[in-house]
Amino acid sequence: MPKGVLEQTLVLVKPDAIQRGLFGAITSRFEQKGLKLVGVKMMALDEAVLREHYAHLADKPFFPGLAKFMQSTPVIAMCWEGLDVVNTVRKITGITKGREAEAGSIRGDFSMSVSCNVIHASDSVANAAAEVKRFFKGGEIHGYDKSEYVNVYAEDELNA
Ligand code: IDP
Ligand code: MG
Repeated sequence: MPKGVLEQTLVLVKPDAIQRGLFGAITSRFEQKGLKLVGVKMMALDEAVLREHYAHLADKPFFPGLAKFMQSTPVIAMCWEGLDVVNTVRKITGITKGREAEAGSIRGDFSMSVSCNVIHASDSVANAAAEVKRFFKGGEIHGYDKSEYVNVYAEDELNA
């Protein structure tokens, strides 16, 4: 069996999900999958952090609207941990355009929009590491034993 790599990834619960009361439903998806929550906090995003976080979109005509949307309520930032978790969380998230996202994915089940697509999820291992640092201070990421892990992974995966 190929060994997995223990990774952390960033999820932001976006203002549309906060307004629609979807935080619990979204969080359940990650919990049910067997992922480990190692950081969570509610925070208001300022212009500077949004410019950094969406640097790849800063020149797009929709950027001002996106920034306004992302500041319309606080967001909830979460850091999830698991084997190969960056890729796993992207799959659970679904593609950007909610109304075309696969049924069963979070965006596929909860979103009809391109911009109001309920969550952000890191798209690569390198970006995940940078994004976790961007949204969490060192002391806000927690290490603990998750007893359930013996039923989530095989023994050889856990010891990889
Ligand atoms: P991703 O969230 O699926 O990784 P990105 O291309 O990185 O997609 O875009 C980041 C966010 O910017 C999207 O989740 C969405 O909220 C917003 N966005 C992306 N493309 C558009 C667009 O064409 N119009 C409006 N908003 C967009
Ligand atoms: Mg992205």
